[in-house]
Amino acid sequence: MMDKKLKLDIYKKIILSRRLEERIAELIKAGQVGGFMHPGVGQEALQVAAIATLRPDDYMMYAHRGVAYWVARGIPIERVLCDLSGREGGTNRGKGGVMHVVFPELGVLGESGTLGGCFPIAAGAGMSIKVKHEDKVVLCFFGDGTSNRGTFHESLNFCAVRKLPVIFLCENNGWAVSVPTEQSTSVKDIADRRHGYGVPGKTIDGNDVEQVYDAVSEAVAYARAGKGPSLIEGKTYRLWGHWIGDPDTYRSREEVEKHWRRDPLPIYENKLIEEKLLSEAAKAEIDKDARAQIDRAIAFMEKQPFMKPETALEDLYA
Ligand SMILES: Cc1ncc(C[n+]2csc(CCOP(=O)(O)OP(=O)(O)O)c2C)c(N)n1
Repeated sequence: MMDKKLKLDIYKKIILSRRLEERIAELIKAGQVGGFMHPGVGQEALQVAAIATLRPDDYMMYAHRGVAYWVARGIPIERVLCDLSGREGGTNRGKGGVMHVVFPELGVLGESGTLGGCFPIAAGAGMSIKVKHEDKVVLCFFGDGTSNRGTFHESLNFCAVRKLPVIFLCENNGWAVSVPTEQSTSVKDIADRRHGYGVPGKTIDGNDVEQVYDAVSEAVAYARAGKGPSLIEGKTYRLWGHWIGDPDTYRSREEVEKHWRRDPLPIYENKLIEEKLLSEAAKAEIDKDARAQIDRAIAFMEKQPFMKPETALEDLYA
């Protein structure tokens, strides 16, 4: 059950993520952030609500879509901005660019360089928890397209056989770049793939904060009890292009507009207003506070030096 404080905390993090992504789009246009930033606008409810079920010492493998994973986990946004802009103040001193934020203090293990690399890493983290008899879980995010990688199937099977505490959480946004899910994927509901591995799970509305929180909490409790992995699929939609700058010519405007009417942010906002947990004045205050946090973080970022080329030779293990 979500209490009032948690509901508002999730709301604040969704707002901060949305505003931050809007500002990052401006920084990209101004040439201050390079590389391909994959925006998560429209998917924040799923990301923030799922991460809200974790304890600070749990592990998480985020996907490539947006900033909400980092905001939700509580990584300082000025550090994230330094990573994105290749500056020394980043979590990995700016070496990772737009997709590689690392924060082991909060179990954020970074991201694989290729899609699908997250699964064996998540399975490995799950294995380490079991071997060390720790009371932790691993939350692993991935897209619908990524669920077609062999690593997904091997890792889910391995986690099921070994009963590892890993939650496989698919963000099904209907597209993998310009390919609609039905053209790349053999099942309509990706959570149906659980039957091949004998694990529990379900398909839920990924734009509904409470459904996500409840389903992921159940999977986390199952994993903590030593029962093994689960496979959850949240149906959602990528409201912006695949990357910031994507001409987005492969989808009809009608389709995109239809999904803007299902934008999780106003849906959740209206729900909180109906429940009398949020007033118009509080809403304006939260928005103002998010913008002020972002202004401060950008000011910090701008003072940080760019990464030095020799830094690339540090932290190499192989
Ligand atoms: C192994 C691999 N193949 C292809 C790519 C290029 N690529 C980056 S994102 C992406 C689409 C992934 O789709 P999905 O998993 O549905 O996630 P979404 O981008 O829709 O959030 C592709 C093909 C990659 N990074 N790694």
